[in-house]
Amino acid sequence: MLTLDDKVKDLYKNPVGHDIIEKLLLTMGKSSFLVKNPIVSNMKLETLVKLAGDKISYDFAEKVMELVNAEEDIPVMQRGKISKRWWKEAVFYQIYPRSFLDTNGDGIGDLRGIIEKVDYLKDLGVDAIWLSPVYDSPNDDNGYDIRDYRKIMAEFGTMEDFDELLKKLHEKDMKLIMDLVVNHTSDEHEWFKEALRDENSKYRDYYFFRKGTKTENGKNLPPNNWRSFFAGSAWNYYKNEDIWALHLFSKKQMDLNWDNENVRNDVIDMINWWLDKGVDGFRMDVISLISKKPELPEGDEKIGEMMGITGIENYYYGPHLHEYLREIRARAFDPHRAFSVGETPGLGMEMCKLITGEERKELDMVFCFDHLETPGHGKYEDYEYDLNYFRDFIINWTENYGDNRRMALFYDNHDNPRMISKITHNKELYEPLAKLLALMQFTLKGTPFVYQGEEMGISNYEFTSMDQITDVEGKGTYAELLLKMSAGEAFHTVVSGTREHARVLLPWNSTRLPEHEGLDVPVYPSVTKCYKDLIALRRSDLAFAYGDFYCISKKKDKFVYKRSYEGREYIIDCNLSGEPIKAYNVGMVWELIYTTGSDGDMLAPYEARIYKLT
Ligand code: ISL
Ligand code: CA
Repeated sequence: MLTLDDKVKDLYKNPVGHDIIEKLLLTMGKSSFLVKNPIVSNMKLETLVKLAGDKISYDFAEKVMELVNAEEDIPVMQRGKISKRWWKEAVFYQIYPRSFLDTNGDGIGDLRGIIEKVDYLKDLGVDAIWLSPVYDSPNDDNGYDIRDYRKIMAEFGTMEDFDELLKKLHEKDMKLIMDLVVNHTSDEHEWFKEALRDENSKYRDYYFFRKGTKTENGKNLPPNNWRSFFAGSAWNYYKNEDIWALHLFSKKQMDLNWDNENVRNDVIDMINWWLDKGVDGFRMDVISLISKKPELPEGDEKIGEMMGITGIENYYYGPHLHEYLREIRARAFDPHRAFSVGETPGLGMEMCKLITGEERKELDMVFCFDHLETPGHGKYEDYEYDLNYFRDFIINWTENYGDNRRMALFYDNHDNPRMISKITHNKELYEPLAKLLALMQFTLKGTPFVYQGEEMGISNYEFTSMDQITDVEGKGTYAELLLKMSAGEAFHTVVSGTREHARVLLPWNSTRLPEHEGLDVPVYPSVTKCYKDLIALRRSDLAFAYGDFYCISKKKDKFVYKRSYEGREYIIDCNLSGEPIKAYNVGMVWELIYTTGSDGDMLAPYEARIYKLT
């Protein structure tokens, strides 16, 4: 049991303590060397709290200690013994159906569009598809608000279309994983409707219904101070019933109460229903949030300020998280030999280790997001991302995550602007930059997840007005920003971070939602070719999936590393900057087998090369 009498280094040794310290440093824009400094690391926690003044209150410290002491396990580290699995060798491709390919001219991508492109994806070298939600939904959050888990969204097509897609993929020896959104359902889901209509219904306890807090002057306040990820309170008030219900996301995405075993049974039945159909696994939406502290305690305002959301310490690594993950695995995934990758926003490496250790029987993999912004920067900031940070992040994970775990390698997804636009504002460099990112992604130790359009070199769109922003998060953020700044500034901020960038229809053809009419970005056939060549190269040698990683150089703007496996060796030489720099001198025995530029003494801006030991 840790107390404030212990030292900073003791806290850092605990997985939760480690990740909390790292997260704090990241938000403050400080390096983790700070904790390793003996003066800091030997400091008593109590002294640190005192020194921090009003930045860290005793309340705050106590909340942290509570979280830390709730996790007794220490991750098991295994080196050198990597089990072989299809999903470690595969290249995944994420499809956000709504903005993939529209085949009937309504401006909305559909399942037939995906079926049409299976050959293209096969040709690109993709092994598995992760399909963002295609279930019936009122689309408050584009399908992440599910009304019926066993029905296909009408705009996307029919169950027959879905079956055809699955069949076609399997015929081509490709896999399909679905998106599992079970932290919440739509408020239009039968369970929620029934729960709201009848307080004695068995579904009432499927959600978090609570009475409000009545103040002396007769005001009816939400049951607690938790905020939603999409702005505003995390509670929606139902006037007729005089009751509030919890929603960590939009007010049409109602949080399920996982402590109710009927919820778990129903969800697990549903998962098995899809697995019986033949899908190969699931990406699990915000799965780390499913276990909430049952009393739903007030959120600490200081933690809220730091993490950008009040209440988070009460559910982002909840008391039964491990238990529920094991239950899903044992009752659904394992019997079907299905694959699972969890979306775990907010969790750092040590906590991810406890969720993905092979021996722990929880998840196969997770998505960690700590590499998406450089230290001290937030999602909605307009800045240039420094790839030196990405390099250090990768080295740290590759060296310390352990060989009984697998890292997901990704830059883009449907929740973020395009990475190449974040790294440089110089559009002339997008083409080489897109190739550099691909080259690292396919030669590093982990499983690559490509987001649709990355293989075309797609960058951010130039939105000109809020009318073009259809996303619930973008709109909510805009409304909140308007309270603090001018409309112009608020728009600029939203555009810097909006998820909409990733959600405009891919430019295969010209149909667009009316809001997105006229929005286009260049596509680069040479980038697509590069993806294809690199995926083929990756497939040609298991060294890329399983080989040892060794960092040769991490000088500023440089990333040189070696991959080696069963006597075969590769050196990868990368220029992380928009300026030419000297190429790594590999020596005579190395043959250049791939370059995104030339083979000269200098690497052009963002150029990267692969050499093989002859
Ligand atoms: O996009 C985010 C912040 O800008 C994240 O907070 C994001 O909401 C979070 O990572 C959870 O994402 C997932 O669940 C959401 C859904 O809106 C996202 O599209 C999904 O990826 C709620 O289901
Ligand atoms: Ca359509």
